[in-house]
Amino acid sequence: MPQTDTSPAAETNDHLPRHQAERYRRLLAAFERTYGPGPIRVFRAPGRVNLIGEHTDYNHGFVMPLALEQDVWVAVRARADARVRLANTEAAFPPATFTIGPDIPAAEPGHWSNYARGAAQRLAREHPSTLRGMDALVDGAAPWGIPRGSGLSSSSALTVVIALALAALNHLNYTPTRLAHLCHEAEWYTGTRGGIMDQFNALLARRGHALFLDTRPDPNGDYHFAYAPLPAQHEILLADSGVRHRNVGGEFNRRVAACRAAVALLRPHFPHITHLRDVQEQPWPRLAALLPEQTTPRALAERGLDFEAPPGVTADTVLKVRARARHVYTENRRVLAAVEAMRAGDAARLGALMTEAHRSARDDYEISLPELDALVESALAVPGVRGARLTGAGWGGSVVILAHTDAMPRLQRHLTQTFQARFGRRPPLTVCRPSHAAGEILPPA
Ligand code: NG1
Repeated sequence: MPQTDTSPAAETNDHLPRHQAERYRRLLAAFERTYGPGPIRVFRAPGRVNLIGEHTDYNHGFVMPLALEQDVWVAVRARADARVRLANTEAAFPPATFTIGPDIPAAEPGHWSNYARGAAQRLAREHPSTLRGMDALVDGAAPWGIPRGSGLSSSSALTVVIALALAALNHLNYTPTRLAHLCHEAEWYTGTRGGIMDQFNALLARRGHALFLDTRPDPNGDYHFAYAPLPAQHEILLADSGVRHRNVGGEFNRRVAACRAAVALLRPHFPHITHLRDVQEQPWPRLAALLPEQTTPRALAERGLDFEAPPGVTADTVLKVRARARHVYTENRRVLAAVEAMRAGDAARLGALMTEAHRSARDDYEISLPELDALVESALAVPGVRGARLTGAGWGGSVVILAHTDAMPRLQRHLTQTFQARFGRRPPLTVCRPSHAAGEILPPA
């Protein structure tokens, strides 16, 4: 059943398990060492693994992520002025300071504070000149943090947790959906043109479930979503290829551009189209006949077609339009079929769709790597494994595997052996238990 978004931006009584209570106490002590004594509030946002539906969100298609237990926390204290002072429990992430406003200057590309700047700037554009700043200490360190560059959306979790804290300290009563929308646009600050999946999942995930989301907002700006339970007696294993990816610039925006080019090419035949999603009901051969194998922004301009290049894409960037559109088209269908499979408790069907999704990501979207392909193929060789695919943007990161509970020990052994034999290192493996949405963490009893 579709859900409506009625809950306020969440306050979470986590009933913190012991290790998290210890993490909480340590974070408060570190905060006081950094900023001195006074009131402190703590917020968290989870990472995500996408079960199926890759590179569909910026095409207004369907996705099915779930929240990880691994998360990012921020301890905060409101300030009387509009400054934000940022520190991190990890020395690799140096402190930063900025003033909240509608045009916050960026730190150098790749600097972690840009996610916080993006969040603050987006909120400031909603509330010009009224936002108070904060002193903030971020904690996303191992083992409880989200591994960076693993395709598990650590950057969106950081964006969300900063926005959540700023919204709470400024008494802004956003619904989770509205905050997700703002956070999604906030992340464009770093130059990428991703969709809403990660931020929406961080703010609306439900424990034990995957989130089926239609990323196309309705005319009122509302999103339709539903929660799907994972198949009984099955588990999800994450295998990290160890190859780190960064979306900032480059290949990611080239994929976005190819999809926009496909829309530009189809518009003369389907005048209502704004995103690839709009032609989802057409038979693929009809669309394929209208899409060249490749084009460039210059060629589109010469034909007088309306096309907006995302950052980093030039007039002569080659865009493989037909294959990219085919991935998005078939992936949307796979997500819808996956929801049906989950409702029917059909793990075999769900797994088969995941594996098909990997092959489409590999061949049509060209976002895989040998390490990811090797993990997928090794996993599929183990009896009881239902399906496997790369998760997240690609070009590194993790593989998500659906397997019967009984198969898990053997699967883990087999992945470790085969990966080590070929690549000379062990792939970090994590059994994934779907966690809950972002919110405030109340002090442990
Ligand atoms: P990750 O895997 O977190 O880099 C990115 C986009 C998503 C989505 C996926 C591909 C951002 C913040 N995230 O996720 O919106 O497009 O790639 O499905 O841009």
